[in-house]
Amino acid sequence: SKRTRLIAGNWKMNNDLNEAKDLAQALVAALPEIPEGVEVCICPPTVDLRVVSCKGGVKESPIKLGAQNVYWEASGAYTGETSVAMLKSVPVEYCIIGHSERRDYFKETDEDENKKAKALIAGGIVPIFCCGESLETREAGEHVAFVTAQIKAGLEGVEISSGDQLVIAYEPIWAIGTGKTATADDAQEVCGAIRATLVEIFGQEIADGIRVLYGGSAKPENIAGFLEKEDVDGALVGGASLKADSFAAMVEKAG
Ligand code: G2H
Repeated sequence: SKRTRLIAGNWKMNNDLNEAKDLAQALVAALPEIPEGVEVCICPPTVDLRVVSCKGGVKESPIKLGAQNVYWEASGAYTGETSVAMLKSVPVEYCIIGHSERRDYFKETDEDENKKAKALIAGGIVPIFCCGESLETREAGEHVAFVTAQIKAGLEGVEISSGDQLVIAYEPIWAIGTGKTATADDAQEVCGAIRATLVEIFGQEIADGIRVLYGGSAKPENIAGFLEKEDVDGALVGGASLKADSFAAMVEKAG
């Protein structure tokens, strides 16, 4: 497609400072050059961001940095939270929001994700907005309606002037960390519906520039099939992003 592909690694709650530094170094060594038309981003735990961003990490490499969470208030008495400005100062370019693990274990709502999206965009960080249905919803045949509703609620009132200010990640919950992947056709069905919803919200031109990623047990062996699909512009990679060689292989396959 005309969109620059994005391969984003979501490390989740893995790697202490030393491990994070080692993995970043190994990735830089494995990816001295990134194929044309591909962008790469890694999202380590918050405490690791600085060491990954520094010299010896991804600094002076084309690999970009993302965070896994953010709080929408600017500053103040919010124990344990991290602001947009703090992320920006690392510097961080992307931030995952709305991941199903946060919605499920930490009870985050569409309204929370909406506030996070607005705060990130206002602060110049690109949200990687996650959505996706449970097995139950899929088996009931309601997956497209469910995901469309998540997008509409999460992006309500969000304003962007260009498609590169927002990324969507479609992650069917039943395919996350389970080894079960959606088929490329499953992914296209929902990613296509997401694009149609984005056209409704933002208009054709902006929607054409928004990257829609697939996530859920994506790995070197299956990424090519997803990327062949018209509305799949990359992948959000969990487990396979924790090893430099498998993540680098996925980036190569996206080229
Ligand atoms: C889905 C994905 C990354 P994994 O959560 O966000 O993880 O690739 O391990 O299924």
